[in-house]
Amino acid sequence: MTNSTHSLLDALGVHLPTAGDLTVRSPIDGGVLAQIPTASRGDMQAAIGRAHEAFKAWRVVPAPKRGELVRLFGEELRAHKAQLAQLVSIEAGKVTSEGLGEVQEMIDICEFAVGLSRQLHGLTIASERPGHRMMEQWLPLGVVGIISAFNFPVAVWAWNSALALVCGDACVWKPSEKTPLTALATQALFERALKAYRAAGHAAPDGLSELIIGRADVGEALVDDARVALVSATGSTRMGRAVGPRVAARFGRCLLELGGNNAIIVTPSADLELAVRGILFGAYGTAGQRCTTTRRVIAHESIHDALVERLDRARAQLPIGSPVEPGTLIGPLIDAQAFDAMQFALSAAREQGGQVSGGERALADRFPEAYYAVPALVRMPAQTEVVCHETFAPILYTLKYKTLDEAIALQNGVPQGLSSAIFTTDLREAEAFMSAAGSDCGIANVNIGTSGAEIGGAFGGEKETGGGRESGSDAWKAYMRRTTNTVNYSSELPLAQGVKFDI
Ligand code: UN1
Repeated sequence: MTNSTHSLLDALGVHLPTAGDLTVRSPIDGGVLAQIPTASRGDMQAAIGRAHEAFKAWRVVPAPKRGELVRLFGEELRAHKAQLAQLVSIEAGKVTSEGLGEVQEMIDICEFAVGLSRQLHGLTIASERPGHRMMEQWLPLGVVGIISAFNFPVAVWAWNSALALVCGDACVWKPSEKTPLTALATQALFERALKAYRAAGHAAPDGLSELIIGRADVGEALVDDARVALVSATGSTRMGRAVGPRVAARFGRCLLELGGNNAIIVTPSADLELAVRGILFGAYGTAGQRCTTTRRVIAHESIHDALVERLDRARAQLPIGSPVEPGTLIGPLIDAQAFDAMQFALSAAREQGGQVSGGERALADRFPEAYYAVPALVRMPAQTEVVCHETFAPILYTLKYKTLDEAIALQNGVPQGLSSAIFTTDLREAEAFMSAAGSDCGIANVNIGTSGAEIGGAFGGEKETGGGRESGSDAWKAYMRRTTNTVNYSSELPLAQGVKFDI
C-alpha cells in the first residue's frame, strides 16, 4: 500500500488489520492496497443478531430523532468528502469528479432522509361505519440487508441505509469484495456520527449499522436469514436471480437493483450537439461501469451516419488515464475479468455483423497489471444477441430506425428495463416516449442521458432489472411496514358490508 493511501485511511479513521485472506487491489495500477480478513457465516449471523436487537430499541425512537443521527452522518460526509472520494477513485477507479459526485450523492440522500424523518406519513381513510375512523401507519420494518456492488461502492449503500435508519430499521451491509476499503471508511464515518449523537445526549443502540466483509457464503447467510426483513441487492441479473427466489422462499422482501441495457433514441429533430454530449457521458463515463450506462443508441436513419461519425470521432479522443490525474475522463476497468468480458462481447459483436471501432487495451506499458480500454463504438446491423446482453464495459452499440414505433420497439426489445432517453425537440415524440405505450423502463428521460440520476426521484427499473425502487420519491415505503387501523369511538358495533351477527 502506498503512503498516500495509508494516510487517507488514517484520516478517515480506518485502522487496517495487517493480515487477511482477501487481497484488495487498486484498478489504477493493479497494486495491492491491503490484505484483510473475511468474515464467516457465523460472523454474519452474529451481526444480524446484533442488528435485530438494535432494531427493537431503534424502532421506538421518534423518527425525527432518528433523523438527527443521519444528519450528523451527512456532516461527517461533508467534512471528509474529498478524502472518501479519493478512496473511491483508488479502490473503484473513478475519475476525481465522479468520486466526488458519488460522495455528494451520499450527502444528498442523507439530507433527503432527514427531511423525510418528519414526513413518514400515512393516510386517513373514510370509514363506512358511523363513529369509526380508519387510518394507515407506516412502522419500522426490521433488519435491512444491503448487498452493494463495486461500481457505486458507497452511494448505493447510503441510499438504502439513510432511508432505513430514519424509517427505524437497522442495517447489515455486505459490500462487494472488490471495494471493502471504501466500506470500512464509510463505516468509520458512521461510527463518528454515532459518537457525536450519543455525546449530544441521544440514545442509540449498538448494532444499528453492521458491516460484514466476506465472500458469497456470507452473502447467502444474509439472504437466507429470517431475521432480515428486507434484502436490498444491487448487482448483476445473475446475482438477482439467485437472491430473489431464496428471499421469496422465506417470504422475506426483496429490493432488486440489477442490470440495465439502456438506450438513447435520437430523432430527426434532436439537438445533435446536446445528444452527442449526453451520449458520450452516458456511454463512456465511469468507463461504462454504471448500471445506467448508455449501451445503445437508436438513431433515425436521416441523422444516423452524421451522429455516429461525430460520436466515433469524439470517442477516439476521450482522455484515458489514471483516474486521479487531472484531465482524465476514462479510468480503468475494475479488473482483468471485466476486460476479458469486454473483449468477448466485441468479438461476438463482430461475428454478429458489427463494425467495431476502439475497444483495445490502453496504457499496458505504463500499467501492466491494470486494465484500461479504449472506449468502443459498434455499428450494428440489427439488435442481435450480444446487444441484448449487458456487458459492464464502455461499449456503445448503434442502430438505425425509420419510425418512432420501431425505435421504441427496439428500445424495449431487451430483457432489462432500467433507464432510457430520447433526444428530440418534438413535443409529440417526447410525450409518446414517456407514455404508456412508450419506454418500458423505470427511468425515461428527455434530452438528457440515461445515467446520473438525482436522488430525489425513485431509482430502479422493470423486467430483469428487478423491479425495486430506491432513493427518492416514496421509495422509503419499502423500508417500512404498513398497518391499517380501524378505530371505533362509538358505543355500537356495526359490522362492515352490512353484515348482521346479533346475539
Ligand atoms: C448504479 O450504477 O448502480 O443514475 C447506480 C446514476 C447514479 C446511480 C447509478 N446516480 O447513474
